[in-house]
Amino acid sequence: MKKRIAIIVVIIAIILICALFVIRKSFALDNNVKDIKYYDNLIENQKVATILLNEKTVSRKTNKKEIMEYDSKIKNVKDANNKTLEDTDLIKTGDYITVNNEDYIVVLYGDVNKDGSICDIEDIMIVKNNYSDNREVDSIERLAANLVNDDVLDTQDIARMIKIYLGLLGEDLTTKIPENYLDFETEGDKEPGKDDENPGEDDNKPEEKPGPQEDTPVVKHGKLSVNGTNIVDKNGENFQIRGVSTHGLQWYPQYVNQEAFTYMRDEWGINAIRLAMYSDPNVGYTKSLHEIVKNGVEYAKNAGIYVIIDWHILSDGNPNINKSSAIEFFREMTSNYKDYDNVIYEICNEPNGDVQWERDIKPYAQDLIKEIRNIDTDAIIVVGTPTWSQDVDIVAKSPITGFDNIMYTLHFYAATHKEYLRQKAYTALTSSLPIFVTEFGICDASGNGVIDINEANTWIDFLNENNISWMCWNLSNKNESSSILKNTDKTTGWTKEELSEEGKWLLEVLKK
Ligand code: IDC
Repeated sequence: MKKRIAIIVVIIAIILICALFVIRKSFALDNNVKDIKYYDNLIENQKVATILLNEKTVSRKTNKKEIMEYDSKIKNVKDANNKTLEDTDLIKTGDYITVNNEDYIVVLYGDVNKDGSICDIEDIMIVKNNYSDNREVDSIERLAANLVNDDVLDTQDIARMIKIYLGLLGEDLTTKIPENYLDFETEGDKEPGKDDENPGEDDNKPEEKPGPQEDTPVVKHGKLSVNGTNIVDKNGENFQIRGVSTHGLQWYPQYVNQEAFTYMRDEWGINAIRLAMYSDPNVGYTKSLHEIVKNGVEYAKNAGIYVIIDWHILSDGNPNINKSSAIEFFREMTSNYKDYDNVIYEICNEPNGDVQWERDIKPYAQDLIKEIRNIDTDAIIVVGTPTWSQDVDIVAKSPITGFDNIMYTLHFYAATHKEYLRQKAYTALTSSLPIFVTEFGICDASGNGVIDINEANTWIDFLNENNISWMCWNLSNKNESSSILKNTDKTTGWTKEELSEEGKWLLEVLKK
């Protein structure tokens, strides 16, 4: 009898220990979440792809199937105590979002100061809840960034990010989220014949295609080409491209809309737009972004302005890292646009790091140019240059030969890059190297910080005098000096008060 009681006591003890273990495990999850470290691509050797869970490195993978499932199955967002959050409740790291009856943990991340404190929360990730401590988390999906307000994130923002990420965002959704924003259609509700591989492909298509007007830049100037160091129009006259670049399309796709492009043409006087598609999967590149680029090209065509399709390498400093995706991307683009008069290809935004012209960039460019020329025989192609597209003087010693209509990228940020960089541009021009400023800012090279109007004016005078084309970074309302918009969620029709200091300066410069 005593023996039996002893056995029962032992069994109960074992059950209690197991139960305690399970309970501890579920609490441990919250602790893990609190332990998450935050990184941004501008710090810590650009390790944007890495977060740490419980001090273990976790890598992000993108699984398209799962991303699509978010579309139909996202049901609710709960806090750590299982309380369903309302539309206007704030989201914080550690809350849950339920997708396909599985809980994901919400993780906010943003820029990190050198002392480890966090500023400028701009992105959200959801991380599968059921990871175990010892293995790599195999499903971390980052939903697109873009908060209205830097420190407030609510359920509406989540819905918006999901839609942005899926490429579902129509223009209206950027300014107004429908009340039933979380009631996504279920699989059964889907229209027959909708292509599941391309979620939302149709939803963001231009609805109406206004015929090109008589006096648009593209109607007047037609297909552009390169003659010496100049861009010339269809009549052989010198032509200067002056426009704006989008911010990363994965973060700010809402500005890619017909009204905005037409508005900027009419009210600001731009004749081109640059579509900046970051190429590094670790900072948000997915194939679904191609749809936004394609929409952008159509909007530009409808508005009769030129469009630069920018393969925006940055954290992936060597263009050869994502070369196969680049080839695939430009094959798709050239197949679509070989007959368009308004399309320009920029094949590697800013090579940087341990990357050399002869060894790395030139061979990449030669291969990409061959690929592009196989399909599109004459569109202008712009090639990035070493050191974040500054070393045009090095390239001038050994330009690419055997192809027409090739230009080289020069980028400057006026508060950082001054006379010494203009000297490089002089050197290039005197060696007959055609250069194109596909991106510049009037602040410092971080895209933020002080603005240097005097230096910016010196640069613009230099570019205009030498008929060098330029595009201003960036069309977004991000809280940084290089954003053209400020304190507004509007995606077109901005008033002067809704422009940043750079935006106001730009408008003056565009009038000249
Ligand atoms: C910056 C953006 C900033 C973002 C950062 C990293 O302004 O919001 O956090 O990229 O993605 C470049 C790059 C361009 C940079 C810009 C400013 O081409 O992507 O944008 N810059 O740092 N080259 C020099 C400066």
